This record gives sequence, structure tokens and C-alpha cells, in this order.
Amino acid sequence: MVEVNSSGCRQYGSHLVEVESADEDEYIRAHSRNTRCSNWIVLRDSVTEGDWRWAYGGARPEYTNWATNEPDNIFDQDCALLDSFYSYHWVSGSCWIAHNFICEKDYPSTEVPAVG
Ligand SMILES: [Ca+2]
Ligand SMILES: [Ca+2]
Repeated sequence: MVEVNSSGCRQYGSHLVEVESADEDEYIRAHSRNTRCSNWIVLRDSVTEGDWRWAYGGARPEYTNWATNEPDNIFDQDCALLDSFYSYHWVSGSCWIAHNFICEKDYPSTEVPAVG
């Protein structure tokens, strides 16, 4: 199960990434491409089906980069990831599947995504 503050992120004082802009998306997509890894982000619709939210801050996303026909919610998927099979666009995935993940740390003045 993907936890919002998965221990992998928490040990760095961070949380799973919220992708708020095209710049931030391209940054983590480049990292995913370079490492050839699918990566969880913290977008969920586990509270209300179809109502995708950034599960750390709770906001609805203003920016999204879903793959074509995603999120498809097959098998009641409630977690989103950058999927290597979809050129690292976003797809809905089953939360219990093991994938790598990207952490983000918020800085007081300016937000800089930290890749882990
Ligand atoms: Ca962010
Ligand atoms: Ca769902």
C-alpha cells in the first residue's frame, strides 16, 4: 500500500510528490526516464471515486498529465503513477502494487522538488 508519508520519504523529512506544474512534471518525468522507473506520485481518488486529490495537501490538481484514456480505474485503482509503459504519463494504478516513488521536500521560501 502506498502511504502518503511512506517511510522511504519520511526518513528524509519529505512526502510523496505533488506535481503542481508542467515544469515540475517534466523534472520528475526526466528523472523517471533516466532511471527507467515507474514512480508513484501522491494523487489519489481513494476517498471519493473519480475525485482525484493530492493526498498530502488535499487539493484537486490544477495541472495533470494523464496518459490517453487514463485514469481508467480498472480494478478500482485509486493511486496514480508515472508509468514507464506510457512514456511516463500519469495512469491510475492499484495502490498495493510495488513501484518506486518520488519524494518532495517543501522549503520555506521556494519549493524545490527533491528526487529520492
Ligand atoms: Ca510539488
Ligand atoms: Ca479509483
